[in-house]
Amino acid sequence: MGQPESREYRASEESELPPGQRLQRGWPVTHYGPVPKFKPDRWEFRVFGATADGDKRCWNHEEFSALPFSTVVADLHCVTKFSMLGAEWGGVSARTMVDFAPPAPNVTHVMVWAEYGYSANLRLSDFLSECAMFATHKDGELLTAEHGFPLRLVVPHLYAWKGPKWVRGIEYMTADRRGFWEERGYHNVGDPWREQRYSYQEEPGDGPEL
Ligand SMILES: Nc1nc2c(c(=O)[nH]1)N[C@H]1C(S)=C(S)[C@@H](COP(=O)(O)O)O[C@H]1N2
Ligand SMILES: [Mo]
Repeated sequence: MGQPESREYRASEESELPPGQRLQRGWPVTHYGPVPKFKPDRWEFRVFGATADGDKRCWNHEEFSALPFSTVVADLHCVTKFSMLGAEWGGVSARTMVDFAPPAPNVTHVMVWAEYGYSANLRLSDFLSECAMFATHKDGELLTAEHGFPLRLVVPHLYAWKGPKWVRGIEYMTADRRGFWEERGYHNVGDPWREQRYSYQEEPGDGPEL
């Protein structure tokens, strides 16, 4: 393996925060429900649904840790209006996962699944953004339990609820379906630059009917 790749996706100045967001000092913990306990011998990352060959793929923690590592510098925008700028996330890029376990040609969306059944749906095109990353590290250090250890998804160009902490797998879908927050009043797409916060703002084509 050569030098790990490094990419950048962020607002370069505070004045370039997405509309309605404010800068947050430090890194708050935001999620619904308890922090799961990591059990290394039980943990696996699964790719299932409409895969190219119809088979599921599975990595245990040791296998997952051996996948190609890269970094991305990116901001995090929470829909509750705080933003964290310029974190360096390290892990396995979503594109790498897709290369290892490709979707069938008719896949349009992915559901990203986490512990306790938390989920977030993404358009395949958003998932394939070059900055989407299954992160194990932030700023060179392993994630803490509260921030998603051992693995979280970061999709910097969407609101942060689209990036599950404690992620356990992805499901390839041939039609869109709402995830946890998308069923509970949040926007199906969730682009912070267009301030797509709530499902009542959705326009035809933004998501399946509620
Ligand atoms: N599994 C899981 N992941 C989650 C959430 C959650 O409730 N459960 N909340 C999301 C939301 S709304 C935000 S803002 C970020 C917060 O990440 P942080 O706690 O590391 O700042 O995690 C996201 N990932
Ligand atoms: Mo959030």
